[in-house]
Amino acid sequence: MKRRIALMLAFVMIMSLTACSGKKDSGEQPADAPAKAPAEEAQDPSEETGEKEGLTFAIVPKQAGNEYHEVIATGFNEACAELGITPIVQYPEDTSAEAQSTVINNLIAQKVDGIAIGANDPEALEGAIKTARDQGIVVVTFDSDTKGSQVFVNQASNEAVAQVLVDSILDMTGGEGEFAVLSATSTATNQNAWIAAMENLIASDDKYAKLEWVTTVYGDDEDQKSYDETESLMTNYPDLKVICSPTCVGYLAACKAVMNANSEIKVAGLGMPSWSLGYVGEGTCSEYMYLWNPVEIGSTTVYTMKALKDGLTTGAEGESYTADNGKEYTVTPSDESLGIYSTQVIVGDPFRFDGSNIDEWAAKF
Ligand code: RAM
Repeated sequence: MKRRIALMLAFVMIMSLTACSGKKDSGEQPADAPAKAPAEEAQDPSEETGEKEGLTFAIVPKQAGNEYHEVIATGFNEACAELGITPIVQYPEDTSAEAQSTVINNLIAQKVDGIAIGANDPEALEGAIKTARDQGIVVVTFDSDTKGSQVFVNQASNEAVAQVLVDSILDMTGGEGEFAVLSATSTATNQNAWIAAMENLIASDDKYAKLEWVTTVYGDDEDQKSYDETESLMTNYPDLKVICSPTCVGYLAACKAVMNANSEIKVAGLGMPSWSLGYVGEGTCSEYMYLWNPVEIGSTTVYTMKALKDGLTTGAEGESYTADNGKEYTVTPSDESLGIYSTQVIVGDPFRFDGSNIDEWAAKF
């Protein structure tokens, strides 16, 4: 925990990626760092006084124990502190839709003003979200969309993510040959949207015609399952050249399994720099990988909820507004063909990490 706080402070101070513009250096965590235990949450001051003062925004990430989501929650807490909003971080018991619905219903009972969800299912949360919205609670999604959300705060456009992943595969295979995808859960909307966008991209351009997508497997964002799935891929597909994992958990597990097996297979995907030291750069299994700034996903989520609450936007496609961080956003359309049911606010572009910058970024997140 201490190391993570130190890393985040270093990150806030350096502020060199676009992600950081407009963020204030608070010097300390504005609220308690994200909860580890599913039931743990920030104290709502109204519980003591019985009166409600100011806004309370809650974040419901996909899962506890995945530091990627904890870093997002840190950005959420920081932006709430900056705007004088009380943050609640509440993790589900597991990665099921039922567990997230339970959390959402508890938050409705607490009369929070806004709920942000990193959804584990594209449809099953719709009922709980409708109940929340009927009571005037602002509901947005981040990381992974679901039906019923007012706006999806998307880390990058699905097409941009697909482009960097497919181009990584093309490069790492040398232009032809077998590759496989190691995903997270089979119901994760973001994973499935990227996979669908990758299929569209590959079909759209002859330069990808010699790539052979042999299978997609699911490690459920669990370390061991992702590692085991990678081992199975190596066994089942002896000619496999590349494993592409668009999840930080899967990416790390694939790197470990491939390097432990002294395999020639290359790993492409989306990784957390601080987890991936030793696995990224020349002479490793992964010359480069991509991600974005998870802190900014958390903070942009807060600014988006606040803009909805203040009536700066209704979340309708085409609307532009200037959020409390001073940035202008334009709401982009949903894309049901990819399973994105909500209109979108795009945070930025995927960023490349390789041997030249991985150390620097690993010190930040
Ligand atoms: C994983 C999660 C998350 C995904 C990142 C890149 O930790 O599945 O949803 O966006 O990786």
